[in-house]
Amino acid sequence: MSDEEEIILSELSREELYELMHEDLYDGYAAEIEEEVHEALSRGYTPYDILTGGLVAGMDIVGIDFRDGILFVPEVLMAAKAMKAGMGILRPLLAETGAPRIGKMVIGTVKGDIHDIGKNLVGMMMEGAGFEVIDLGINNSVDKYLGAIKEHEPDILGMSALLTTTMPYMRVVIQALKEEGIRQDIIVLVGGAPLNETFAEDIEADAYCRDAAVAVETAKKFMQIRQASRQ
Ligand code: B1M
Repeated sequence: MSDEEEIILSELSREELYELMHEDLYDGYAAEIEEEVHEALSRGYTPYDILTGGLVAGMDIVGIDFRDGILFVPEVLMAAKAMKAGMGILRPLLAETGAPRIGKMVIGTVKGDIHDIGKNLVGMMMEGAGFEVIDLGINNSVDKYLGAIKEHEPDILGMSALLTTTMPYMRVVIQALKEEGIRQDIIVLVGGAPLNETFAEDIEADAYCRDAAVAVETAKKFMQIRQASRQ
């Protein structure tokens, strides 16, 4: 938002408000993003609509300009900070379903990779859908994953990778699960922009999840199969 123009948020249409969010995300204005998220909530827009229409769509634009060399790491970090500020407001609202816990998931970004926005989004959506989520953060080694699985005994392991150089590490983790004799005890879901279904199949994950909504649907589907097989 430029200093010269006085923007009155309440006068903006939904499209204008979301467009402003895209611009402020691009400029890394965390405080403005927070105000805009509050404005959108006060109008009764759902947290999911604000997340996808305002924040995720804005981050897509950042991604394109980062790829094309228009934005650089410091600017993208500022945008990521602004995105997190907005997500911080939405997180408790997305989780506020009051639904009984339907399963447990350990999730983390793989070793060598510090991207966590998508992973955080998946965690938030899973919590919102009634899963208990243990978030291991970024840069997770095999030992970190194995330790968390032994400690928390989750139904699902979720792994995220955003780099073509780090996605092969998922295979290393799955191999370790096999060596430990626990592969069949856990549902392995993987995601991240450079992955696809073929890759997931190749590394013997249970499924590739294109986005957070697909992750929730896939997790629910696998939990149903697991519960049915136990009856
Ligand atoms: Co990075 N980066 N980055 N970056 N970054 C990408 C990934 C890149 C595609 C940009 C580009 O060139 N177009 C490119 C990767 C190229 C490649 O490997 N093919 C890239 C690069 C090269 C790099 C560095 C190497 C840059 C450098 O230093 N020269 C460096 C690497 C650092 C490292 O990890 N070791 C780097 C650094 C950074 C920042 C630190 C500046 C910052 C990260 C901040 C943070 O995450 N806290 C950053 C960002 C923000 C991006 C982009 C712009 C945006 C990623 C993002 O947050 N997207 C990204 C470009 C892009 O993807 N368009 C880029 C929004 C998010 C909601 O989507 O993460 O895809 P996404 O998550 C989705 C789905 O993929 C899926 O659901 C999510 C929600 O719908 N999903 C899962 C993700 N994880 C899942 C796990 C699941 C299920 C679904 O488990 C079940």
